[in-house]
Amino acid sequence: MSSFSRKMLLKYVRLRRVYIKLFFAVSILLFIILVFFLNFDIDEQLKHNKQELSTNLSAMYEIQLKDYENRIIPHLGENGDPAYLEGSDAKEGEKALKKIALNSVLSDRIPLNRRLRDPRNKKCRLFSYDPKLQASIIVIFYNEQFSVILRTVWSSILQTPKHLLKEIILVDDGSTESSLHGLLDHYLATRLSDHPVKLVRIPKRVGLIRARLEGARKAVGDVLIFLDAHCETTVGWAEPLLQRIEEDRTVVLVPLIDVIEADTFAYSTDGESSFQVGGFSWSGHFTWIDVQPSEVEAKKAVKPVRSPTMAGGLFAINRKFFWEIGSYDEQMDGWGGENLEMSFRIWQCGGRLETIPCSRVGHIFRAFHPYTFPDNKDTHGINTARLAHVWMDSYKRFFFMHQPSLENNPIVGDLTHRKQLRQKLRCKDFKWYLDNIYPEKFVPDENVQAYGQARTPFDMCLDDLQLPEDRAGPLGLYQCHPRLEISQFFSMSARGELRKENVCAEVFNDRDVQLTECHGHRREQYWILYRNGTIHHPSSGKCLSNENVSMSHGLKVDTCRETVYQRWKFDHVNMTAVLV
Ligand code: UD2
Ligand code: MN
Repeated sequence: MSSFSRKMLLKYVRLRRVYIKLFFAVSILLFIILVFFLNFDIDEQLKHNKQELSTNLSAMYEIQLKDYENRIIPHLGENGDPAYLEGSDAKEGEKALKKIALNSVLSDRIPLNRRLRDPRNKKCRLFSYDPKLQASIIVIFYNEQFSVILRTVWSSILQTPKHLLKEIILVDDGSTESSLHGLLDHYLATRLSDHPVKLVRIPKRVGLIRARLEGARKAVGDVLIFLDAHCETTVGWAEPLLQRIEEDRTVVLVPLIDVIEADTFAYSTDGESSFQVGGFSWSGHFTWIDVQPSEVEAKKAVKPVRSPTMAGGLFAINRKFFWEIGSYDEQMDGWGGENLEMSFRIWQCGGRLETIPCSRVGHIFRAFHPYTFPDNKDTHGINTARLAHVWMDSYKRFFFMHQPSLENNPIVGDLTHRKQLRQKLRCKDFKWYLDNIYPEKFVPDENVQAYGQARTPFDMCLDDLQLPEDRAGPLGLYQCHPRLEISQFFSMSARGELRKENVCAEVFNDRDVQLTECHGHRREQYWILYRNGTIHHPSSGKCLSNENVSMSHGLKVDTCRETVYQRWKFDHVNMTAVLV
């Protein structure tokens, strides 16, 4: 081949390559453009479908809501009067009450914005309030009733002056009830859009402690007010809370918690002068106790009353102070214990806990939990073990006597952070709390004449026969346990009560010995322990005897005489305190 034709051929090959490349490039470009447009089209289509779906859903929710609203019975339950349904509704209501501890059928018929009577003591109207602080109301819920939640919201809107309400934050702790999904969003968007109501969704249930923390993180108001999702606030409830926190940013406040009946939705004020404050039992439970002697005057004047603990669901706290004082123990799961943790912490670390008698909020106390706990865990016990380790010092011994299996149990989790917090805040110890804040609390082995197991010469011991806490029942006898257990832990108190925590041995009909609530100075509950082990009951003139008492049966008092049946030996006796 001539050199000319070879050149031509080479040129041709190169050109062909270029064309081929060009062809591929153009094809790829075309392909990309095609895909882009196709995608765009799909996106558009999807968007369109979504819009259509949401319009359809909206229409569906609207129909559901209208239907619900049409069935509301005007004025039912107005003023907080008890409400009743008839016929099949009444039957359905009873069923609901058994199933979820609340008459949800009735709740659905009562207007969401029902008015309640002013439940306050008349003296409250003499106070004038002009707080500047604004509240963030945080309402957490897990599978609560749609209408019950919304009544909580509506009462908060209607009873809180607008300029004091920063926001209401609803926190859904991973509810699975379908009515709490789209329908609730739709309600907020269409019925409450003029009000500052926000909804925070937690995708998977985290328990009430972390749910409250989530709400608190979102809040921007000066004061956080936590409410359970089945509450109704009443006129003038917010002002005294905000005002008091304005005066002192370190007070944590509890309103008077009234009862909304779970069956009739009656708002019952239950004799307003008889209100109580919070205590606790060594088993780690919250209890209601009488207002302390030092606070009786404040109570009469409906002024703030000091409270050793709080129930936990309804309280107000300065938002910044909430974080400064350690918010909550984030490692607490589920339900329970957080209220005592917070109560001890507030007192021990420089805050105050008060009940505000002029702030009244109703709460539906349910007979049982309508929800179950994941893995059936005893979260109340575990959470309380956490707080016992962190806050109760050596007094935790009483709690662990109730719950020995939790004492050295890894299930309780790591406590480093909470212990560090206690150090950082330079908190006082639990003895200080007991001596100064809750001096009435009975400590079974302090300042007593004797304590421990009280045994007969036949190795039988005084025993509460598993009497449920704060119930009355016979004082019994049972084989002594090899080690001290709570059911056999008795004390002879300094003032001569033969007692367990809150129950004292009392003689009935000059014969039977029962454990009943301790009354302080009742003659029937007064005993004298003698050094020889006789336990004498002056009021009947008889002595505690175990003659002819079979195991698991109630003890009696009998004519005092020299007999082995009337000898009792306590593990620990303070000889200087015991008579002759
Ligand atoms: C009391 C308190 C409650 C809480 C509890 C101890 C009052 C009136 N109530 O029990 O607030 O301090 O003692 O922990 O003082 N919830 C969730 N997630 C859950 C479980 C519950 O968000 O996993 C919600 C529930 O929907 C409700 C609130 O937490 O709004 C409190 O629960 P509760 O009403 O069953 O507790 P309660 O009143 O028996
Ligand atoms: Mn509750």
